[in-house]
Amino acid sequence: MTVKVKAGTEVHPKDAKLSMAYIYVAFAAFLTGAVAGVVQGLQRAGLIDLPAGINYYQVLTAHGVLLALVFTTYFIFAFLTAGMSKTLGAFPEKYRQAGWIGFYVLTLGTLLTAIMILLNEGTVLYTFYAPLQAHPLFYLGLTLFVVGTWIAGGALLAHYFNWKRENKGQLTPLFGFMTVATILLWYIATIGVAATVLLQLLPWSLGISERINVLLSRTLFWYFGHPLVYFWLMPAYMAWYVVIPKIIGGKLFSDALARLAFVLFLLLSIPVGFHHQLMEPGISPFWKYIQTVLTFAVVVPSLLTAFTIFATFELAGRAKGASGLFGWWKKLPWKDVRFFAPFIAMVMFIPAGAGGIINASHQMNAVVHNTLWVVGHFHLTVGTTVLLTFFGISYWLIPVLTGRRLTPAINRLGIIQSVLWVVGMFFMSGAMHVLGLLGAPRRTAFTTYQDHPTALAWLEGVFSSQVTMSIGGVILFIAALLMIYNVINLCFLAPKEHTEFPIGEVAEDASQTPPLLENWKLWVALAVALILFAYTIPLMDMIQNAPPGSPPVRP
Ligand code: HAS
Ligand code: CU
Repeated sequence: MTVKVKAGTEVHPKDAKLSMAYIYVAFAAFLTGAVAGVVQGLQRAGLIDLPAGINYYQVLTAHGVLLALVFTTYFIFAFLTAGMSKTLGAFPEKYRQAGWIGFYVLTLGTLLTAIMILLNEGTVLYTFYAPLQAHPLFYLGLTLFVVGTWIAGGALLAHYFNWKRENKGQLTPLFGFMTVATILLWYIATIGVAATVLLQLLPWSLGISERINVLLSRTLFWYFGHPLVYFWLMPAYMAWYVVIPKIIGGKLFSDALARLAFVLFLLLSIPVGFHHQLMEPGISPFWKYIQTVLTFAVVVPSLLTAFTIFATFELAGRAKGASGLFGWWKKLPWKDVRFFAPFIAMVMFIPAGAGGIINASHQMNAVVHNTLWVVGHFHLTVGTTVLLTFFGISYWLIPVLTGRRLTPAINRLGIIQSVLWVVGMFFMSGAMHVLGLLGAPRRTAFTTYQDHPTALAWLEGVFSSQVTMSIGGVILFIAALLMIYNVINLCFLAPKEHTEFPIGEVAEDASQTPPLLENWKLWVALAVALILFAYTIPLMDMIQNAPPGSPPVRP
């Protein structure tokens, strides 16, 4: 039986409990991952030595797994669970139970993986690239992690489709629509990682198979790995589309355009994995070319997003009496961290996205691939755009869930925290980009590349230094500690008060959104067709013409 929440109420208390469980694990992982990050950065710059027994790659793996995989996934499920409860009503009991089962399976997987990394039995970085090999329990942990997300995601989907059945003919709430696009993307994408873990990595690590087809496993990984980055980005975009209009006191420019962007992500995020393998031998240039064209197509929904968000800002400003070309700028709530943090996230996505387009261009990829440039790219995208948006969400979501209030003092600290984050990232990511152009490799503890003058000598200076990189890292670490302080305050200490879950209205009326956009069967069918087109022939090629395969390498 469905328990409907009356309009104007927030997240159902039982759903809030599940959402908070995700929040706790998310920020515990965030703190641990941040410690690993700063330690690994200082060690790489040669500023500290790790105590006996711990190695650079182990700490780097912990950093990547805890922040990129664990923090993001838990935070996303916290946000989606709460938002679905707010916009579609409380979860029916059986779906809520499924949600909890998903949470426990996910957490079991997380603990197992984390323990294996701590024991130096999973030192394979967050991409777990073959022929690096981990202990079988590491791969089992990953499997449980993915299965947990399938169960938890199933609960979200079931709630949405149940709502759709009970409200025939009505447009589904935008938050629910976007959640479904995100979770469907996740389901299709994780098939790739499940395949390589269960069919290749696990048997190989158990000793059942002696050698592994490296190219195939990397291809299956990137079939998943690229949509993974959109799995992080889409919830951030959800906050931009659904929440920010309310916070700035305006209305979303267009509901239909927002839905179209999410449908495009579902269609185009997966058949593009080869842009991570442009330098990989064994894939024919023709298929690399096809997937590169599709990569440039998946930039379009982000450009649509930039357009819609600008239009939303302008509409809000003009409704408040702004005039002239940029008058609306002054009407934005600069002193509100719930706006300020995601706003910086948006601004930083402009250079971050431009870097992505550089990466995707084959010739330029030859310059930057396997250098620190790429690390700089993903610290701007996931490390700044996504994270700062998630921080901005935390400043209102945690108060909503705990029935507390964001006080002016925490709001101010939040603004300081956001500024520190972006300053730290400016130095760290800036140095990574420059060092990368100079040829400094990634995924290495030590390199002598900078010992010799290069043709790019004009680039050298403050930003071509590993020390600048780690100073940025230290500033980021301080910002991370401040975030943890703020989160603890919002979880346990802030004064009790009702806080509203901000959901914006749309400027146009709902009948302008074409019902076709809600035709999920069509979108999933098209997505599958595009995937089959982009992957079938190259995959057959990789299997039929496979070299003998690689024995394991254990660091
Ligand atoms: Fe990427 C590598 C290409 C986006 C994450 N990427 C990575 C890796 C990660 C990652 C983690 O083609 C490394 C993986 C590894 O370990 O090896 N990436 C792209 C492209 C895009 C892109 C074309 N990446 C992302 C996002 C990520 C992410 C998003 C995480 C969340 N990336 C690549 C390629 C590689 C790669 C190659 C492989 C490199 C190699 O050789 O290994 C695009 O989706 C980007 C499109 C974005 C835009 C920006 C739109 C701007 C907006 C902001 C509007 C601002 C407003 C406010 C409204 C075109 C929406 C402004 C207000 C003012 C007043 C200014
Ligand atoms: Cu990608």
